[in-house]
Amino acid sequence: MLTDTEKSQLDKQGFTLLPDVIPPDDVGELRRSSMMLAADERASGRGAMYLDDRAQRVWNLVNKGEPFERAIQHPRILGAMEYLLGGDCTLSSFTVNIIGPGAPNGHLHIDYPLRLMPDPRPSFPLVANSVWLLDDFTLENGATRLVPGSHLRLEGGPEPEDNYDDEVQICGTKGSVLIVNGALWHGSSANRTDGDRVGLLGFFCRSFMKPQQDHLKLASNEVISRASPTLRRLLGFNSMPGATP
Ligand SMILES: O=C(O)CCC(=O)C(=O)O
Repeated sequence: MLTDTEKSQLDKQGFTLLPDVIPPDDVGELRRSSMMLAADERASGRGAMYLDDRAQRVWNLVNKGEPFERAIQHPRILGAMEYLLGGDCTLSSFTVNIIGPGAPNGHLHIDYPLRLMPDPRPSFPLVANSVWLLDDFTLENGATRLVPGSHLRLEGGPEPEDNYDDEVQICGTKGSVLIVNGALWHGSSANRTDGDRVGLLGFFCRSFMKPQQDHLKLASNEVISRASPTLRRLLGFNSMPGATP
C-alpha cells in the first residue's frame, strides 16, 4: 500500500505525509461530528481540555458514531500501520485533537508507552500515530512539529518544554494523513490564528501490547455487533491472551 519512497521516509525519517487520503465529503463529516462531540463534552463539564484550556481532546471515537467506525478502517492508513507494526496490529486509541486559537506549543514527546520502557528501546516500531488533517495545517495554526530521524535514538526522549534546532512543522492540505513512528519526537505547535486546527489521531500498537484505551471494555454492544472482521481485530478481539479469534 505504501510506495517505496514512503516506506524509506518512515524508516529513515520516522514519518511520511500521505496527501489526498480522505475524500472532501468525509473530511467535512468527520470535522462536523468532531466539533459537535467536543461542544457536547464541554457543555456537560466533561471536556478534556489542556494547553491552557485552548485545546481539547475527545477520546474513544470508535464509540461515538458510525463515521468514525468506518474511518478507522481506511485501507491506506491500515496499510501504513501494518508496514510499521505487523499485519495483526491493533488500535491503541482514536481521538480528535482540537488546537484552538491561542494554544501554545504542545509538548514534544514520544508516544505511550515508550517513555515507560527501560532504555534502550527496541529499534523496531512498537506504536505509531496517524494524524488526519481535517483542516489545512499551516505554520501558523498548529501544524504537527517533529524532529526528523529522532526515532532512531533509542534512549530517553525530548525535554517537553524545549525546542530543538532540527525540529520542523509538517504543513499539508486537509484530507492528508501524517504517519508518525511513535518513537519520533513530535507534538502540536502553537495556534496563532483565530480558527481551530482539527486533527484526528488514529493511534495503533503491536498486537501483543496493552492499548492506550481498553476497547474491549469501552466499545458498546451496538458497535461490536455491527463490527466488520477488521474492526473487531482493531478493537482487540483477535489478540486476547490464550483465546483463539
Ligand atoms: O495533534 C497533533 O498535531 C499531534 C498531537 C500528538 O502528537 C499527540 O497528542 O500525541
